[in-house]
Amino acid sequence: ATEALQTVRVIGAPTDYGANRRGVDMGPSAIRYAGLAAQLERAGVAVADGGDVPAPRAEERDPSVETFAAGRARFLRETREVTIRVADRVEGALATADLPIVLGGDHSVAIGSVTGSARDADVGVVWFDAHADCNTPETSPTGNVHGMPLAAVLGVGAFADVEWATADGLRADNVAIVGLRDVDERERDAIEESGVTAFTMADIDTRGLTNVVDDAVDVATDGTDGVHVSLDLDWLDPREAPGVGTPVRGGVTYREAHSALERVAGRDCLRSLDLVEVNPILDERNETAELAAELASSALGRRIL
Ligand code: EXY
Ligand code: MN
Ligand code: MN
Ligand code: MN
Repeated sequence: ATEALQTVRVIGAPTDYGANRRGVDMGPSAIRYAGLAAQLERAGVAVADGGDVPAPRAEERDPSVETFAAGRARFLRETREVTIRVADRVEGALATADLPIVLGGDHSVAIGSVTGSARDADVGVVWFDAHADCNTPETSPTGNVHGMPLAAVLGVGAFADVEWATADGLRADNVAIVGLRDVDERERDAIEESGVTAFTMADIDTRGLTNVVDDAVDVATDGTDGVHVSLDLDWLDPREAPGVGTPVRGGVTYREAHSALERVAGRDCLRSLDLVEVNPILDERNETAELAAELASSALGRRIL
């Protein structure tokens, strides 16, 4: 008997209000146009695209800063609306044994994908990013929520009281960040206090990509039901991925990125995936969006031979 194909459910989340530059709201279109479905089919999965969740446009909303007792988080109301929609869609996909892929949008959409993925399961997270995304409304130098999603899902700082933003089935012990090279002063302490495992680019230089990714997957699979992978395209070097809002030199190469996601696929633990921060306005001939589509294919186990 032939085994039924795994179905991947594509969920677009076209936001940009969480970022410091406009344009990542066009990410879902760009990644689809770059051939996401065809790339995924090359990995031997079936693809069901449920379209985009409705996302408010920043210019239609009050740009005023949302304040906590201490600190700020811009567009927090909008973030809440989209988080709940994304989380419901992710939960729905998992309920029918599909694998959800969330297309951002800025990285605040991961609050939805992680909370949704962790509603009825214990999950681990591997966060591929140049940035730690561990600011809280108190520590953020910008108030941009795309610099806060990991702190949010872990309920750090002011997020402790924000129920919709915190992930039920996620513990900091099961979170690994890979590829750090731009961490804010006050974020450093937050990372240390949170208990997440953080690998910098220097760790990759010293130990090699393969060892670091294997360790990150060990952290995320330890006692969990599956792993959510959040791939911020600014993880890659800007030479490979110019179309991102917050590029930082010194990132991983094209080949290292594929290798990382191939390692993830090889562990057979992937539960849900984000492809975020693609900015088509800053891209060159949609190459960053193409890369996102290709890397999804590697994560889903595309084989060469
Ligand atoms: N750490 C800075 C902030 O919190 O504003 C920059 C964050 C950029 C976040 C990017 C997308 O991963
Ligand atoms: Mn990020
Ligand atoms: Mn629950
Ligand atoms: Mn980033």
